[in-house]
Parts: sequence; C-alpha cells; structure tokens
Amino acid sequence: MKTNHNYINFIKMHSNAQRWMVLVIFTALFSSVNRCYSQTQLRLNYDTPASNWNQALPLGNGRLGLMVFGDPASEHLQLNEETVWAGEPGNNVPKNVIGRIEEIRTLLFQGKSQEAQQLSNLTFPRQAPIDLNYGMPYQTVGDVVLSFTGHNIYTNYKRELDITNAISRTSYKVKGVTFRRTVFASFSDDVIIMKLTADRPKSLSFSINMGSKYKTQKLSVYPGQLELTGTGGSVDNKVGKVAFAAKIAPVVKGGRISTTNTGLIISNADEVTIYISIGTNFKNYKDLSGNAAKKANDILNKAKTVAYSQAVISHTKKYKKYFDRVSIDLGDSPQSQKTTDVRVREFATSFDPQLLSLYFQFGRYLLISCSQPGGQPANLQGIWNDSNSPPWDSKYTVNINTEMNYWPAEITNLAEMHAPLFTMLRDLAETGKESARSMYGARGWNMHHNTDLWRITGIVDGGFYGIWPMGGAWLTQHLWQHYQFSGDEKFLKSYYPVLKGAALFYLDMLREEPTHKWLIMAPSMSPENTYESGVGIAAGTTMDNQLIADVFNNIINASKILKLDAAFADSIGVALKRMPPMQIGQYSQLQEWLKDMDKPKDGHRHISHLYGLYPSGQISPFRTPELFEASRNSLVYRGDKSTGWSMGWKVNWWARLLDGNRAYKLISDQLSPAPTETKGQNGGTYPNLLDAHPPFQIDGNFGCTAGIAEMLMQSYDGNIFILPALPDVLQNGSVKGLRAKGGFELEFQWKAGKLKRLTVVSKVGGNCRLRIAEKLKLSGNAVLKLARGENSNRFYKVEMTKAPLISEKARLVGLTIPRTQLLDFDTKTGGVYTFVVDE
Ligand code: FUC
Repeated sequence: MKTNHNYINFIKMHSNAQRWMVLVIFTALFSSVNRCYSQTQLRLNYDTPASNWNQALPLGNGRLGLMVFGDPASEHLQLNEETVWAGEPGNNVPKNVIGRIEEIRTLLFQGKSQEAQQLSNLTFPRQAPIDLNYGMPYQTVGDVVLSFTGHNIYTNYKRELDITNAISRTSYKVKGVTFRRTVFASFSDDVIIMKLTADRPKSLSFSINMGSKYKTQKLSVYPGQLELTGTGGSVDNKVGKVAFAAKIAPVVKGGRISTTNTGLIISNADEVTIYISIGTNFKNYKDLSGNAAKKANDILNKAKTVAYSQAVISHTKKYKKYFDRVSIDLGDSPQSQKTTDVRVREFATSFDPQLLSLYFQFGRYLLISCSQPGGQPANLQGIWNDSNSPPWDSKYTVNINTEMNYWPAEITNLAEMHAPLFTMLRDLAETGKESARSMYGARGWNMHHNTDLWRITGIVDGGFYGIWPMGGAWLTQHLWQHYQFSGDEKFLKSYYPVLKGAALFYLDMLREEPTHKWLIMAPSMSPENTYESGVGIAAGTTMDNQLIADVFNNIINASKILKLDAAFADSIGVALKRMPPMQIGQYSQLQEWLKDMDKPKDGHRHISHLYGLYPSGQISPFRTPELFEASRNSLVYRGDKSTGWSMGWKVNWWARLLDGNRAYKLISDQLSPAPTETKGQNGGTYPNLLDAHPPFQIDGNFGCTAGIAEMLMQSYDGNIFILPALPDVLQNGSVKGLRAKGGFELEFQWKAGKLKRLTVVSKVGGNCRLRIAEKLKLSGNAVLKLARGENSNRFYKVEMTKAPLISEKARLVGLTIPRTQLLDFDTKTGGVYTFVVDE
C-alpha cells in the first residue's frame, strides 16, 4: 500500500499538530474506501507461538482461566481457578486503634500533618504485624505441557483468539501434516476443552504432563487421567487452607493412552479431546468445607458425556448471549490484515480504527470471561495469573482498580457480569462492620483500599497507603449505577442495607473542621498521593467529599423510592448540606485537598479528585462550567503518559471533557507497546492486548473499553448525549447495543462526524431526553419536543453540585462548549424508536 507508506513516512517527519491534520485527511480518504477491506473478524492473530506469558492468549469462563501459548513442540496451558488464594477465612482488623485514630485526626485539625503521618505510620506499620495480615495473594493452579517429538520444525503457523466465539485456535504443518488445536473454557460445561486433530490418521503422538509451584502439591497418575492436588499458600498470620484438585483426562479416537510415573502418553491417535476440570473446597468466604476432588470429578464426568460438537455449540451460545449484544464499526484499513502484535507496534503511526473496535470488544470479552454471576469479581489480573505471589497480590485494590474493572459493565451491556461485585459487596457489608466498629467506633460498615477472597476490610500496606476508609463509598456507587441503568427496584431493595450501612458509617465519621466548620472525613487521603514529602494523610480531601456526597444522595434517593427510613434520610440531608463545596485553586485547578496545596508539576498517576468528573457525574460542562474548566486544567497539569489504568481513566475524563481528539491520543498512548520492564509507570499494551501497568494489570483494558463507549455516548447528566466526544479520525462508524441509564439501548450511525440514524429501544419506558448537535433535524416514529426543565425520567435525576469556592488567583477563561439541543420523547416499555437525520 503505497499511500500507507507515504502516510507513515509523513507522520514520522512531522509535528503532532501536522500529524493530526494528516490523520484527519487520511481518515476521510479511507472512509470512502472502507468497505474495500472485508470487515475483519474479531480476532487476535499471530504467526509465531507465544514465547512468554504476555504473548499467550487468555481464555476463561468466569471461574476457570487459562493462558494458551500455542507452541507446536511444547504446548503450554497455564491454569487458574478463581478461588485459589492463599490463606483462610478471617478479617485483618487491627485492635486498640480508636484512640490513635482520634489523635491523628486532632493533629490534622491542628495542621500538624507531618506528626499525623508519623503517628499513622507508627500505628500501622508498612509490613503486616505478626498477628495480622495485609491480604492474601491470588495464586496459580499449575501448568499443563503437551510435548510433541519432532514438532520443532514447522511451517504455515497460525495462532488466534476468536473473541466472537471465545475460542483459541492454533495450526501448523509438520512433514506435510496439518495439525490443529482448538481450546475453550466452556461456559456451559465448566471445564476446559482442547481438541487436537491432524489431517492424516494416526498422526497424534505426544505426552501430557502437569505441574505446579506449590510446596504442598501432589501429582497422581491414573489410567487415562492425571490429577494435581495442592493447597494455597500460608502468608502472614494465615495458614493456607484452600484445597484444589485439577484433573486432566484425554479422550482419544484411534491410537492409545498409556501412563508413565509422571504423565500420560498418547500414541498414534487420529483425534484427541482433552478435558481439564478444577475443583476447590471453597464454598464462600467463611466456609471451606467443600470437596475439591469430588467437585472436579463430578464436573469432569458430566462434561465427558457431552459430544464435542455439542459442547462447542452450547459454549458459544452461552457466551454470545452476552457478547453479541454490542457491535461496533469504527472503520477499517489495510492494517487489520496484519498480525495483532504488529498492529499494536504500529498503532501510533498508522490508521487502524479496526484495532480500536477489536480492543473495545476484547475488553468486553475479558469481562465476560472473568466475571460470571455466582463467581468472584475480577481481581487485578481478572483471573489470569501464573504466580503464587503476583504483583500487589492480584487482590482487589478498591481505590480505583476494582471499580475500573466494572466501568464497562453497564454501558457496554454486560450488566450480568457486574453481579460478582455486588455479591462481594454484600459480604463486605458484613465483614466491614468489624472495622467500622473496632477501628472507628462507628455504625455501619467500611473497608480500606484493599480486599481479597476473605473480604478483609482492615488496613493494608500500613499507615500511608492504607489510611483510606473510603472503599465502601466508592464500591457502593456500582449498586446505584446498576439500579439506574436497569431500573430494577427489587435489586435496589435487596441491596438497600448495603447502601444504608455505608451511609451510616460516614454519618458517624464526619467531624466539624476548625476553619470553615464544614463536616469532613478524617483521617483519610487522596489515594496514594502526597502534598508534602512522604505525607498523604489528610482531612476532607476533595475525593472524599465527592464520594460521601454520592453515598448520601444515593441513600436519600433510595429511601424515597423504597419508602423507607424517612427520618434517617433527613438526618443524612442535614449532614450533606454542611459538607464542603469543591474548590478551584490558585492555578485554576480543581483542588485535590481542602487547602490549596496542589502542585502544577505533580504528575501522579492517581487524579482522585477528578472522580467527580468521571465516574461520578458531579461535574458537567453544562451545569458546572467552572468546575469543568478547573478539572480540565488539573488533567492537563498531570500529563498523559502513565500507568495503563491511569491512561484508561484519562480516556474517560477526556471523553467527559468533550475532547474526542485528546481521548483518542490517550488511547494511542495506551495502545503503544508495553515496555520490557516489569515495573514502573510507563504503561502500554502487551502483544496479547492485555494492559501493562506494567506489569500486566487488567484494569487498563476495562478502563479504556469504557472510555471508548464514553466517547460515543454519555448518560450521566440528565440526558443521553449522542457522540459527545467523537475524535476527528473516527469520521464514520456505527454502534449497536450501548446502554444508557433508564434501560435504553441505543443503535446509531454517523457519517462525516455527524449523526445519521438513531434507534432507541426502551426497556422500562419513560421520557427519553436526547442531547445531539445543535443543527441536526431528526424525524422518526416518535414526536420530539424541545426539552424544558428537569428530565421527568426518574433515572435521570441530577443532584445539585454546590457552587465552587474559587481562589482569587484562579484565572478561568470560560471554555467553549459545543452547541447542542435537548429533545424529549415519550417511550413505552418495549418500544423501538427510530430516527433519521434529515439532510
Ligand atoms: C494502586 C495503584 C498502583 C497499582 C496498585 C495495584 O495502588 O496506585 O499503581 O495499580 O493499585
């Protein structure tokens, strides 16, 4: 492709601004020839085997996970099961600290921040004290290796992950014989199934071995079956008590299976189907009375009765029920003919809109594959982890990471995948009563910045990182969001006690600060950031105020909707009024702390005070223009490049700031090759499309997936904003199945950057308020009226944001906001409303 080369050379030589211009022209050229390229299937593909974990391909059914390496001579399947964690039931709440926490608060109120931090570090040491723990690591199960003599010389190699069907395939040729491997983690039969074929009879001869990294592990060889058993590790004050059993059972057509002391040998088979079944003794976070081997056996025996062809059909059917709800077309280019690793390498210097669609759908694929109803929520690595002491234990870090995992859940139409998080919240609302009571003398429940399989709620990582009693405040937003998207009042009712418990805790915790007499939270911190060297502990951070405002508004609204606890809701309302407004500081920035202490050169990865902009909806271009501008300034000060998750968050922020080009720039930063270093803050994307913090951390995938949706549609601000932040390079496209609050499902198409067609499916009825570009004229099968006043649809109720306090030194210029119109139409449950834009 001559044009393409010219284009690449051109952008290599030119500045960013010129690059953008060319990208726009190039897009326009390509959009007209888009359809010349077949709409590439949603596949990750490669022409070499994975030589390391970051090149291997993830498969999962929520509970079971595996990475497939696809080496012809030595196939490697690395196995996970979501409940294989170190340790045993039990919380990690430190004792006798109420007095200390009060002292720390007093120091903070006296302005003695260094002393407050010192006392906090002394009270909560960096390493877990002997009688406590800072959470347990998520651990690997083990590895299966299939060895094929003579398969190290091969041709015609192909390896792919087909995310429309959640199946991975490898094929290659040895001495004229084509070998194929197909693997999936079955959603219907709850086992991993691998089928091996060859196009010449009796060609399949290989050995099967299995191993694990555990101190306590045992491999048993039975006729036609291997069994690996082990026990999760012992860490800190906890003894490893999760027992697991992994069984591998091949079924051969032709040929035979024999055993050795260490494995199985398959000889001269025509076809082999391998079943892998894993069971643990985990029943729930306080009960390990299950029988791991029996569970693995029962599942295996049942799965083996299903014909392979049927197993494939029922697996894909169950998966596609979720995956197929959303389709997206952002355009195509010759880049999509290349292998995925090359496309990631070239993304920043080429025009590859299909990689965006693929990356978006890959995020949805990952969420379906690692978070299924009835199971555990996605941890820092989803379910994919080859270590017994993974980075940050692969726990649930809830000062951003776990929440980010679930940002795509509602908007990309995967609400069922949100369920494991809700179930975990129910558990935390129990275990968190202990930390609320014994650390703070408060009612309700709370947690700090981490939890794990055992639902710990105490301090983790000591008195710097750990002093953040806000985990429950943030996580419970997901309950409210789910209610707003689904309109499911039964759900709201059933989780009302969890919301109320969170509100009770903050109601008891708020204290009057000495200067303005505002009610604030202390001690806490603006996650992981400092305002003086080594000092992060703080009173009344902006994020805390925003979080508590959301917690309080949720409970006030929930109590009204459910007609419960009116007096309690009133008392919450009184406290809410006494909380601080947001503040705009001397650098025209949104203040991170109660005092104007932000440093414009601060490039910290967490920008927690922008929680109010996204995921919360307290800051809006239309309702709070000054806060909107200040948020933009804060974001500009922090810069773009950072950890994977931080860039994922920035995509969402730029989308909310209505700047599609900058959001796209952040996506390109995220879609740049991950560094080889396994630590640091230089994020990117691995060849297997998994996000690099680095190292691999799944939140960045989910954050960016949500961000792509957020560029196309937003429903947080009292209406459904169609194409709020479309990048110039994505001039033409369409999307189907995105979900807005109030149970609306949307399908729309745009051309030359303008909306062309729109279909709204209403699942729960009610007024639908659209925000679209000013000059567009829609006509369709519903009567559109210019919107006036508040949206009557109750799921679009917008809470008042207090007027900000603005520093005299701030210089706000007043940002230009795109001109739009607001249109209302009435919908009935089940109604389908289609509009076209008049030319
Ligand atoms: C938070 C972040 C880190 C990392 C860890 C798991 O502590 O600040 O960057 O993502 O979580």
